[in-house]
Amino acid sequence: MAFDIEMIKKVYANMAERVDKARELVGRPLTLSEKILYSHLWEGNPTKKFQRGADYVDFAPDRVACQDATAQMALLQFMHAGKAQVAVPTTVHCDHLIQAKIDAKTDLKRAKEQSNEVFDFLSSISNKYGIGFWKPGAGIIHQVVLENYAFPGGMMIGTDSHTVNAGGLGMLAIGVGGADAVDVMSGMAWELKFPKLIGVKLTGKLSGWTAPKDVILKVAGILTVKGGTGAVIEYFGEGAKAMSCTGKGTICNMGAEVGATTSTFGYDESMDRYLRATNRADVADAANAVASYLTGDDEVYANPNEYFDQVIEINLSELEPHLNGPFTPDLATPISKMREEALKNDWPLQIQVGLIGSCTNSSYEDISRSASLAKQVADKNLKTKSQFTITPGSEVVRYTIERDGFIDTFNKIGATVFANACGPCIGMWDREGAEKEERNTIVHSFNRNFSKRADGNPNTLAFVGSPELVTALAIAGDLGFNPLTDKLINEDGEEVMLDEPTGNELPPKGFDAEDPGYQAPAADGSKVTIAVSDKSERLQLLAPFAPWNGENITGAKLLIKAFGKCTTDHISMAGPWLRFRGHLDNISNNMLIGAVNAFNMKTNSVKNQLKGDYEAVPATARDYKAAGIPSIVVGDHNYGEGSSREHAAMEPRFLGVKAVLVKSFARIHETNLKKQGMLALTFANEADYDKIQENDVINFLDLKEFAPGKQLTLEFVHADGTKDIIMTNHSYNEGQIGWFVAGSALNLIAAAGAEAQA
Ligand code: MIC
Ligand code: SF4
Repeated sequence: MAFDIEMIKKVYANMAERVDKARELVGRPLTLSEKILYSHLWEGNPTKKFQRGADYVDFAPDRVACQDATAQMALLQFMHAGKAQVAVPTTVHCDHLIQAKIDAKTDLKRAKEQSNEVFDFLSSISNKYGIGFWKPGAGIIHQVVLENYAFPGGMMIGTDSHTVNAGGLGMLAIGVGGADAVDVMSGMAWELKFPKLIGVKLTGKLSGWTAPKDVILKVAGILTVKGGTGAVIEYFGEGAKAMSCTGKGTICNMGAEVGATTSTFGYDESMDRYLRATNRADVADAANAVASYLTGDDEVYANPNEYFDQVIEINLSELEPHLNGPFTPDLATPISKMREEALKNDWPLQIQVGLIGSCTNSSYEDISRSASLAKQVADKNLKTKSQFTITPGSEVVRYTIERDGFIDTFNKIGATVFANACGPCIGMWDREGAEKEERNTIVHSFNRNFSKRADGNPNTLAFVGSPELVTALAIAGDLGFNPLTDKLINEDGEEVMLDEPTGNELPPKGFDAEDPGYQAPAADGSKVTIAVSDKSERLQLLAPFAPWNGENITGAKLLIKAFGKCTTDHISMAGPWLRFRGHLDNISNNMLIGAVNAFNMKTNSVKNQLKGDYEAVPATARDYKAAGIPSIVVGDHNYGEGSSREHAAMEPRFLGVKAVLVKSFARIHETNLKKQGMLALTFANEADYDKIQENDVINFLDLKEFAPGKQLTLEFVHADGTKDIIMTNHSYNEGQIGWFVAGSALNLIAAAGAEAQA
């Protein structure tokens, strides 16, 4: 039986009435995305039509998921909400804090020793508040959610940008910061700007070397890392129906890399099969009873241009395998062009390591197809040229693929099997020799490939591909190898070709596991105590941020003008810093250390205007804070791209930064800044970015008139006494201005909680 089946049945019981009402209000057939949005309004039945890309709307998501690295801050905030239990089904998953070094068993044991304090905290706080807890080793959040919790037509939020993975099961699953999760866990509405809709029509059928991953690699090439901002991507067409449910999950997962709010697919037989294979026949039966409400209306898919804001068409029969990278997930190269591109750009052709698995690509289908290639190594007397690693997405997947002999097959090509955790995907890869910072190439089936992300080495060029392609490339050891056309020389000196990968969508003998790693919460958690030692370097209770004093911010210093790509990995790096995710003061020492200073093109070296020296960004910010001087961060386009980690907003807030002024924001980061009581502003005129100088002092001129839709005026006073007046835009509504005034959104929840208790 599925978890929370009663909740799911309730969602389905309301579906028809709400969707029919929405269709009437909107006055035309509906996309799946609209059906899910309109059936999850906070107010219940829809009463009006919303303007896409403009209206802020209150929603009521069905569930919440948190992973260990973000759950700490989310739950530290939830402690202030004054609630006895979470208001909707919620889970916590221990996956990010597990380092990959030797093998699954050794690494898991070490992680439990090293992060014991944090796992204990998460386990007991979950127990207290009625949260389902998935222990270290159980798997990666998104794979565990797909296997256990995702359901067609549902809406969920998760404190991780790849929460969107659950779109593979026809959900609208959205990545958020912890403060958003606190809203929903506290029984409040969750606000989102009604998204725009991008339709992707998939014609033809995947075959041979092409995999679902190639669809999203291609889409990323078309949309780029910011092309999906503010939009839901809805996939449909015969090609979508013919694809496995887990393949759909891969496509939705990596939709985070184009900035999309989320991605989804209409309910179909592949989802029915997956639900039944994962012991949820009850969900499949319930979904079948309302099936027409769980996909877009026929008219929409027949004439998509009339219903979506943008339509992309991809013919799967003609789609080539792709590799995306290095350093950005949208640099898409079809495999037939890779050698040429690599030579042109001087990318090292020799592949050091091929890594498969992660939350994005570790389905039974992925693993069985990759294993069919690994098997050919012995059959054709080849030798694997690169190192090879596998990161299973969950214990259920790991147990099943071991039982079915795939791990054995991989072991025969010298593979290392890492723990069922994020490991190498999030800088938790203790890669031998990485500290030498040698220029080298790796290929992986993960989703992100920003600089330093996997092993901390800025000179590692990471290319993203399907697990099948990654396996073939690891066997060949050559980035330019095209398995569709190229031959390999085997140990007998003969030319051989790899046969196309083959596999099974689902395990013929079913999924299994001895212990999936779940811990149910106590029925009554009121007696459970949560201890956080004040000597801990890993956990720190939160003190509320101060409310706005009602005055213009004046005399602020420019902390950094960031140049070019500034992702959340640049603002609050992961890897070694993950250990401080529950300790705001300690983690603030990584603030913006990866951002490039536009004035000297160096990282972590900014002018300390009090001393005149170049110093580390966090140290400079601490100096300004100690002197009571506010500061400001300036940035480029898509600032805060990538992760949902709210640390990227809380750290500057904690270190006295008042405003972040950029050309454009990534959605989650912009919301995170607002929630933490910061000013998230964009240049009204992008070219004004160039006017900002290193020694600038900044004055707000009209903050007292802060209002929705009204620009804010900033005065930049340069060292020579001249001034530039810069107009800035913002997207704050009335309620969000309230967060700024109160000091943070949490301050408002805490005040309401205290009032209710009094
Ligand atoms: C990621 O893939 O970047 C992460 C690590 O899963 C993050 C969450 C985090 O920073 O903890 C994400 O995608 O949101
Ligand atoms: Fe973990 Fe990587 Fe997936 Fe993020 S993308 S949840 S780090 S496996």
